[in-house]
Amino acid sequence: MAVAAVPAGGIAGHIHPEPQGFVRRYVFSLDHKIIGIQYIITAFVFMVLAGLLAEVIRTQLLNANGGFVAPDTYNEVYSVHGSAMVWLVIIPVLTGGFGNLVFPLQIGARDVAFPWLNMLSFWIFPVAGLMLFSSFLMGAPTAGWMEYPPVSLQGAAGTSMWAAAIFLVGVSSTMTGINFVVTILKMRAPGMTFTRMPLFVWGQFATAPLLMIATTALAAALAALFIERQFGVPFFDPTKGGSPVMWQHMFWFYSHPAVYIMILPAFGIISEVLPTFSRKPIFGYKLIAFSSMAIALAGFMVWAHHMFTSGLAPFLQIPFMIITFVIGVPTGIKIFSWTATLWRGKIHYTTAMLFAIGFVGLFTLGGITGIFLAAIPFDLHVHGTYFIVGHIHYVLVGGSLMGVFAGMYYWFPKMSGRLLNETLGKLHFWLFFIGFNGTFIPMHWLGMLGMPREVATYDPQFTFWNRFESFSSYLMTFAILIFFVNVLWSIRNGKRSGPNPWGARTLEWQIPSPPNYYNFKHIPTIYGLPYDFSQPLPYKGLEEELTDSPPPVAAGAH
Ligand code: HEM
Ligand SMILES: [Cu+2]
Repeated sequence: MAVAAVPAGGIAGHIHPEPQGFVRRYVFSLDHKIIGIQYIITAFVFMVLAGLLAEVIRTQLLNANGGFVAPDTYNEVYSVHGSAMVWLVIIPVLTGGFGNLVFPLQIGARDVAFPWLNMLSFWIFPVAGLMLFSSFLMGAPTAGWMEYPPVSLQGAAGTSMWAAAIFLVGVSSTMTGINFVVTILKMRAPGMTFTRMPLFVWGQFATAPLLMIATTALAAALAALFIERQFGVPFFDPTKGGSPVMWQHMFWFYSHPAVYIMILPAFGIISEVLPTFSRKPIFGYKLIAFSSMAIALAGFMVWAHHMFTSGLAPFLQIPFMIITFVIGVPTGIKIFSWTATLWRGKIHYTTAMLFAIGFVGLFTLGGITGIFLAAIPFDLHVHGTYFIVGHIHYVLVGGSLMGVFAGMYYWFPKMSGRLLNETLGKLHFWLFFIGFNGTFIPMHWLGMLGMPREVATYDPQFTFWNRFESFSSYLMTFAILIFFVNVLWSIRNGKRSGPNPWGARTLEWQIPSPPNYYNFKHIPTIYGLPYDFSQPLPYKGLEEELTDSPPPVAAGAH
């Protein structure tokens, strides 16, 4: 019946025959769901490697005079740790991973707009990751994940490899951004107007232009660094007329928007999990949707808040401070809306929900220290100290990574047809939550007391809290180990979930788990927002999705 609702010959109507054979299905797949899972698995593999590097850092810092690895090696370890966590874990898992897996289903599409491009984007990613880690073989970068010149001009060959690897990740991100923008603009099912899109789709929609636009600035900076290192063209070397501060501008023009690439999709995940397990419509749908766009836009105007100590003219510092404060407003609006969603809800404390609630608390702490840092006088005091390390881990681990875990517990059934084990899940959550806070809270006062970041030894007066942090970090690592055990065990032995184990209302839950190759037998028509739990579902044309009937051959199929 509902075939008529699909514009004849429109892209939404195509059903391609499912490819046969392992390689076409699972290796060089064109299916957005498989590509999403490929991203997620690859990012978790890199997370294990980057996590091991983190534990090398924490083990080194057990003692004030270090001694676990040589100081040069220590520099390499934290540089690759940070680079890998940002570019090989958080960005890919949230965009290529959950983005691919979930949002095309949520807008009622059969795939993304450019499936071949999608496959290419994915396959660049593991190659770039191996390149980054291979830099250890030739002397890894030593100037941190920001690789400021002149130090990054002096390092061994691995820094050039780093630049090439991150450049490739950037190419992959840019292509993913283009793909997602076009998909969301062009391939929504009939009736899926912008203000009916699930909030996860809004999160991806706000992120995709950042992937497209900001990443090009990074690519230019990386190319320049590579060219200077390999061919001696002096972009950044001050002794030859270059400007090291120019690198900082180019780097942060990308990397401040990049912090939103790493958080907006996680905001989207949380905005799905909270209403589902509060059994209440999300509070302030439009506020959440539009504040993501506002954050994305304003994110391009604050980059120099990372450069208050770089000699920037004071009259230029002030606007950067003010606009950074202003970004706190849409961010606060979201926190308010999530809290109001919980208010008087019928809360189901599933593991996904625990991670989502944990996200709201921990991200808020990280956001507040961000506002501290936006204030120039405070920033001058703590820039380059452990306070910054505290801030970034509250937003990136307490925020982004907790969002990833919430998304894993929530959508694992959609990927695999099975639930993750809830007992192991809760153990994972609580140990992680305790270990995380123990690791990163003391960094705030250590930083204010003057402990610098990125050094292999420290003043002995800081020994107690550093040991406290290191032991807490082992607990956190153990919690993540439980998560991996849970995933591996549940893939085979988890409880079968059925199509909609959570009673959730967005489109992906109205079709089988895992969904069919072509996602929807008939493209549904959408009549309203997905979040109103007291109303019937706002969809038509889904009647046959859970039956055995074969998909119709839509007009225009080939
Ligand atoms: C209200 C929100 C936020 C504000 C006002 C804010 C503000 C700031 C400021 C002013 C700095 C520079 C500190 C310095 O180096 O002296 C900073 C650093 C940083 N922030 Fe935020 N931030 C916010 C949210 C976030 C979020 C959501 C993320 C990522 C998910 C993030 C990631 C980072 C990172 C990675 C750095 C440090 C980079 C480095 O030096 O290694 N921030 N933040
Ligand atoms: Cu920033």
